[in-house]
Amino acid sequence: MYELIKRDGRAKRGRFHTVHGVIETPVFMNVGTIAAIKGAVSTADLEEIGTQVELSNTYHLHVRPGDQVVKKLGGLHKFMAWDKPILTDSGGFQVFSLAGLRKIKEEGVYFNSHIDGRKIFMGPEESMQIQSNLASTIAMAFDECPSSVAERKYMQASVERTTRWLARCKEEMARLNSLDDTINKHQMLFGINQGGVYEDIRIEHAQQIAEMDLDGYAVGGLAVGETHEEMYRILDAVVPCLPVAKPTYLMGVGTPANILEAVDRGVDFFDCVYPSRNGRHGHVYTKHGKLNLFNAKFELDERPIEEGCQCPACRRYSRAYIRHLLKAKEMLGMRLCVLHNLYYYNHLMEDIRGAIEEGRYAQFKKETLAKMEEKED
Ligand code: PRF
Ligand code: ZN
Repeated sequence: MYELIKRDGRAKRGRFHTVHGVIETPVFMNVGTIAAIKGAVSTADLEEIGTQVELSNTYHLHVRPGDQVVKKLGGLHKFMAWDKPILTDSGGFQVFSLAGLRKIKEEGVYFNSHIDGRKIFMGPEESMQIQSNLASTIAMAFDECPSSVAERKYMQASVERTTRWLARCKEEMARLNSLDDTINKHQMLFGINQGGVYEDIRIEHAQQIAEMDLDGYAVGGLAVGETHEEMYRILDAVVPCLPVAKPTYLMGVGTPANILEAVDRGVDFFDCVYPSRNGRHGHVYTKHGKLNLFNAKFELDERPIEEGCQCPACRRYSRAYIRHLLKAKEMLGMRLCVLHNLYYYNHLMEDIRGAIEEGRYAQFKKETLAKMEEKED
């Protein structure tokens, strides 16, 4: 159940109640695709750095270790020792971005596993069954994420099929939630809007799925090669067509600036690999932009990554030391950078929530973006 606590312009400050606890929105979900946060980050670490929701993936966990294995072990929460909300992506996007040879049919997608090449079929029912076995808090609908340069005719046909798939997802989820041996009988389902950069296709699709009374709505098919301006134009068009009384999730986005802009357009949920991927490469976020800790200028820099940051890296270690660890390829170097970056994203969201509550979001966005442009010495 989603509670809209406050609106500031189009920005929403919400509270999403789940069987695994409350999610304060806007929120950034920390990505653990294979039920592991890359960079040797544990679920105990996640608690320490203020993570509210962990995100994992249907396709990856189906391939390895197998959703049946996870089910036998009591579900994803027990498996990875995390009792707060988990959102699982449906596998649709990953099938399209990762798997080898694939064939899209009305019933679903035939493809080869990226691990061992074996043939797999996944359709809406299979995706819901896998997610039910994983027992995540929120399941995502099985969708097709067409290429951002797909021509109009293909896009129209693809979106219509994604709508038919959504109806099948909803029906299958209701059936699974009513079974005796289902671990999470309150699993929620979010629909996904598609349509590429075609505003009219997006809007028609958004209106159709809005009527299906789902637990939340995602905007998919963005951040796949279009410009930031195009992404904001699509959000301007589509978010107002989705129910304001439900959470809105922008999939796979993005930079801190992207998040600030999308929140301004009414988005509640985000996820992105940037903080962990950048951290593993020694790129760390600060209020004044990103730093590359491999840079020679940090060799004798005794300051923390960010002055005043309360993350496990900044409370204890200097830029010089973390730079040394990174250069020596010590795992701890990556780990500290990832912890700092995830903490940064989680706390950016906290600041965003505070600004919306106090009705000063426009000013907050402007100041935060301006600071990010400043270069540190
Ligand atoms: N669909 C699904 N997952 C996704 C996307 C999508 O379109 C994207 C697009 N940015 C990221 N993750 N199911
Ligand atoms: Zn820090």
